[in-house]
Amino acid sequence: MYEKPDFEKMKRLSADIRIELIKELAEAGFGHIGGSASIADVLAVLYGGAMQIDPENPGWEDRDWLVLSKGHSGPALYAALALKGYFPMEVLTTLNKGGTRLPSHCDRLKTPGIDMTTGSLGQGMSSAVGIALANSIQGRDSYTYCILGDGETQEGQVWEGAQTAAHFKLDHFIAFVDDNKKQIDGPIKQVCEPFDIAEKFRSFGFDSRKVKGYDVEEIYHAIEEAKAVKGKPSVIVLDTIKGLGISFAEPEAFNHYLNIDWTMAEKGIAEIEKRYAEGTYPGGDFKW
Ligand SMILES: Cc1ncc(C[n+]2csc(CCOP(=O)(O)OP(=O)(O)O)c2C)c(N)n1
Repeated sequence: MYEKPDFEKMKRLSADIRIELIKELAEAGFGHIGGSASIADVLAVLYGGAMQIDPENPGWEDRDWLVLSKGHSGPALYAALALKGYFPMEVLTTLNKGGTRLPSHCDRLKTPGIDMTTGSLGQGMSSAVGIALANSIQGRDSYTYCILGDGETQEGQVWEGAQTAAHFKLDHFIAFVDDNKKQIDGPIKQVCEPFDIAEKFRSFGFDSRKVKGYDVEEIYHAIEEAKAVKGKPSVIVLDTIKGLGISFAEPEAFNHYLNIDWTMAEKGIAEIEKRYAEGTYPGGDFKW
């Protein structure tokens, strides 16, 4: 249910999401670390108070919805869901194993709290816009949030969804773009220059703003501002870097996925706790 903003709690939640993410992937031995780490802070804001949710009743009809369109970052969302009590923490140890309820990409039929199945980039945007439209037609006050990757915006389907959201004046639709500057094959500017993503959404009829994607207060206030906008959808571009806040992942040139052992994991977790205790976690100038 609705919680008042407690930024200290959100910062702790973002630390815990990263810690649980590292443990999930170390247990699996391998996984999508880069784009999972860079959304830890926005997830901490959404699940730490911005979203109206009820972990005991994931299907609550008047809840806010989240579509993680870049579905390969599922492990970060699973950490957030477990920490909020959607399912027991032990389930996190089953990531990607046979019979798991936590596949590497999100599946709404398998995991309590996952609102939409995703993984084929671009499709989540269309699903999220459809959800927002349905809630609007039914007169619900729910917000639909959608998290996209910057590389994902290279998919044409993202822009079909954007145009549709603007056409239907879906002011309860708020998209985030995790602008972590890389996709699977390297820097997105080298793969296919996206130009100014915030400006592009603006030209598609969106209210549009950019924030530091590791600053929970900035993210929270941007959501509040987006909610105050009437008659058009909003996008919040999150300035992040891939692997953000995880010492063994952040400096790696190729960090879309990594092999992760427990030695790396323990060191990474200790660094997170150290930065959290120093109060520099995870922002500063991004660098370890
Ligand atoms: C339609 C489609 N094409 C290709 C892929 C393979 N793929 C998985 S992740 C990825 C890169 C995504 O980059 P970005 O959206 O920036 O994600 P992030 O860097 O945040 O992980 C690609 C191309 C896919 N999942 N779906």
